[in-house]
Amino acid sequence: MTIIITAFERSPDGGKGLARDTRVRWALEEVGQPYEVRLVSFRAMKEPAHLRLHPFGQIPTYEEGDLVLFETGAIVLHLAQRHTGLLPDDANARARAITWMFAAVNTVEPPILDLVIAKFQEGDKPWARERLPLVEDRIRHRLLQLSARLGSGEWLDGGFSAGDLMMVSVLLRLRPSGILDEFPALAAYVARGEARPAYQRAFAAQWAVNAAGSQAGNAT
Ligand code: GTB
Repeated sequence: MTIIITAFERSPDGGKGLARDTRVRWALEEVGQPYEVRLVSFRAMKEPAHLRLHPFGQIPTYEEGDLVLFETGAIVLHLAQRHTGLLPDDANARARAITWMFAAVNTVEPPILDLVIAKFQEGDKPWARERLPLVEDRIRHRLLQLSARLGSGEWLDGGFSAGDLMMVSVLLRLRPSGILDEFPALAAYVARGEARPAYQRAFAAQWAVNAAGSQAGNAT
């Protein structure tokens, strides 16, 4: 059955791979599933045809026959459960890997998204300069905790898993800020993720679409 995902017709990041379709592309590459991409404009995302796939009018979406999914985490989990390569066989290890997926999107990503909003959507507000350091320090606090748990490990819990795929993807969003480099173990962890052949293929595929794109990078 052909898998079809949606992605930005032109990502605001101009091909840096930060839009969430890269996470889905990466998961598809890790599990060796071919896929097609339907590119959508910002306008088309808010029209009924796309809203039937995604109630919030966003990308990515995932279609596989009758099955339609939205939410990157759910799509990656679906792929990880249906195919080998992203979740361990042992039931407890599997549950822990899924826990890391949730930690990535529920605990680590929110302060990072706060920073994106603070910089790009609230940057002109009179209180923005005062708020920014607070937002950055909340990120540092989380990264300190995450770095302590990672320690000298290669991945968060044994072998590479969907938990690492989601965590690396979330941390990548921080790179433009420079904060990631304050945590060398996490920077190296992210670099290990990016070095995976599956990530390289996913990145190249979105780059081929977006490389000539714009420079804004401010959509959340
Ligand atoms: N919780 C959903 C998920 O995980 O799938 C969030 C989906 C989401 O935020 N989608 C964004 C979107 O469709 C694109 S990925 N935005 C358009 C809209 O809401 O109208 C977020 C994103 C956008 C841009 C950059 N960038 O330019 O660097 C990075 C990430």
